[in-house]
Amino acid sequence: MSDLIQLADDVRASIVAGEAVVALETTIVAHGFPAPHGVEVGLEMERAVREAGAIPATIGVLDGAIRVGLTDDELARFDATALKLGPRDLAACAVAGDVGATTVGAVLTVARAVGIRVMGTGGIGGVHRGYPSPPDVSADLVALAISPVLVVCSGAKSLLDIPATTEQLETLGIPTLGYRTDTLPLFYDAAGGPPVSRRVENATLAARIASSHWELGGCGLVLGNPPPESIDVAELIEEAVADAARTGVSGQGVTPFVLAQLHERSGGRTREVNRALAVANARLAGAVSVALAHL
Ligand code: PSU
Ligand code: MN
Repeated sequence: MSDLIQLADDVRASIVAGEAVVALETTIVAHGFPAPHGVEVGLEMERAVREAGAIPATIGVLDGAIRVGLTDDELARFDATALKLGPRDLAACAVAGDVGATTVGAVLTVARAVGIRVMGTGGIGGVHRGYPSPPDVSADLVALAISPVLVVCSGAKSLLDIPATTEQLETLGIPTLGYRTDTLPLFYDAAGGPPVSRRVENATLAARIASSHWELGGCGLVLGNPPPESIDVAELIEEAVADAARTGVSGQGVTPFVLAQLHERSGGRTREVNRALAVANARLAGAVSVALAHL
């Protein structure tokens, strides 16, 4: 491998030995929470992965390279000034030497390149509300369609058009597994989502399905993990999405804008639920990764 992708020693050793590794993103750190909460959440997600018996591989672009596995000081460099990177942006960011925070789609791109099979995040991106004006569909979906990685998440973020996102996942051949649930979680809310394609009762079953899916040439899978606590913020979401449109926030700016509005308008309640679900997803991703290593 060239110097473009640099693996931390523990991550490299784990991949080579076929042991458990979980990829984590840095957009949730830089843009998902107001400072200093993002870095705290990132560190907590790493701890949860370790507690589950896996090695965390947090991915971001620093100093001209795509880094897989960060020290605490390096993680702290992912603040609100970091670029938000989709799959298309990775190479240009590295070449320019900018600090770049990875979205789910960017992490999947790197995970595919280095052979990491499991990722943990809060919620995946999808079809934004109002499609086709504007026609905003997260690159996370295409990355899932071409990367053999299982993503543990609390479904798609509920600021999206969930029915349209669910249809897209089906069209792209992406299984939506439900962890001890029959419906895909709605990020802040465990209940009321669309049916999953298959319910699984434990991490081993999820790992066996993923492995079989890959044997068939299938690529990404979603494992929906209900948030540990639910809140109904449907009205706040409507308001925040409308505000984004009204104030001309578009494209990559929409998700961070809406999340920040929700954190503010809910008096920090969405921030707490988002933190809790992201950490729980990292922990479950660790368990699935361990199960995969022992199949
Ligand atoms: N999960 C969270 N908070 C976040 C994200 C996920 O709890 O901020 C990020 C991920 O990086 C995901 C991105 O890829 O939101 C989606 O952005 P967009 O809709 O612009 O593709
Ligand atoms: Mn978008």
